[in-house]
Amino acid sequence: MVTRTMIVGGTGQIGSELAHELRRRFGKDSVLVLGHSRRPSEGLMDSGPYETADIRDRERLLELVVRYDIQEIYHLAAVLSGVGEKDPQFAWDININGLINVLEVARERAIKVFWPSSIAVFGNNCPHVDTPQDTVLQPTTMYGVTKVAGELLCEYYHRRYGVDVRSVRYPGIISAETLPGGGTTDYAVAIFYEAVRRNQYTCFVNKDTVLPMMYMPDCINAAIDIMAAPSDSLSTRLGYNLNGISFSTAELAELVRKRSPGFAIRYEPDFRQTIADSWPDSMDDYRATEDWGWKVEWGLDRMADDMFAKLRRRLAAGTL
Ligand code: AKB
Repeated sequence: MVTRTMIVGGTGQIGSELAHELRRRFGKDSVLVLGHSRRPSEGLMDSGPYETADIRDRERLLELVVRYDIQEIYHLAAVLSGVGEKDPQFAWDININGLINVLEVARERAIKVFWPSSIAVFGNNCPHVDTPQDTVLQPTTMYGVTKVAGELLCEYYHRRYGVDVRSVRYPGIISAETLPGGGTTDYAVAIFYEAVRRNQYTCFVNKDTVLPMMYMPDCINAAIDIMAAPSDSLSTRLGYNLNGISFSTAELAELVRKRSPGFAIRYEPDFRQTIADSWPDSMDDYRATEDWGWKVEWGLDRMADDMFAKLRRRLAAGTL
């Protein structure tokens, strides 16, 4: 029998590609995409069911869950770190009240939930290289505060009400289909877009900034794999650390220049530099590997080749 899945935040960077992959694997009618303010990328609305809702409206969420007989929710709607610092109260409202609504509906209807946490749970006072799974969580951004609180909520709903909720701490996600919506790690995506469009980029963090990143196919696999894992194999309902590939901005620029000769980069760090500096350079993800077999597939060069191929195709087709 096909599982009926809802993707909340289904028009965003991760949601839109997850929707295509879940529809490819499990059938187009089995995946309901829930959008809100963002225009769905090409093919999303006509490749399966699509609805809109404000995640803060629990009644609407419940109505859709009942109407489509939803058994599984991937809840990806969030205000990211950069935008969150411009309006912290709004970030709290969307990120926390949205999550509570999903968890409440999940409790009422016995729905399995995936909710992503982030490297943003970490702050300045924990090891920044191979950051451990269990360490001090004192983030400096409202986004990070909502991710720590969100992890605790997930763990609480699991322990108290038996909600089957699963989570990972994503690093920055690099992808070529839908742009991220206002995070600190967005420069690692924008650099490829701008190289293909103009062969130059002005970067908002300095050249020595090192952060963990991950290519979209690994990000999607992580979400689908942890959801498929047997419940009793999961030793935590907080977010699992996931390490991807770590590199400095200067290394990234070099990688881009190799594929786009003459590429020029300028560095004009803004408020996001302080955020980036507070996050890990790399993470220890042994627990995800041990518990549910997590393994990163995409390395730096392969990812860069694929990004250029996809973005150049989009430029030629007039969709960039
Ligand atoms: C952000 O930069 O805010 C996000 C994240 C690391 O969670 N991409």
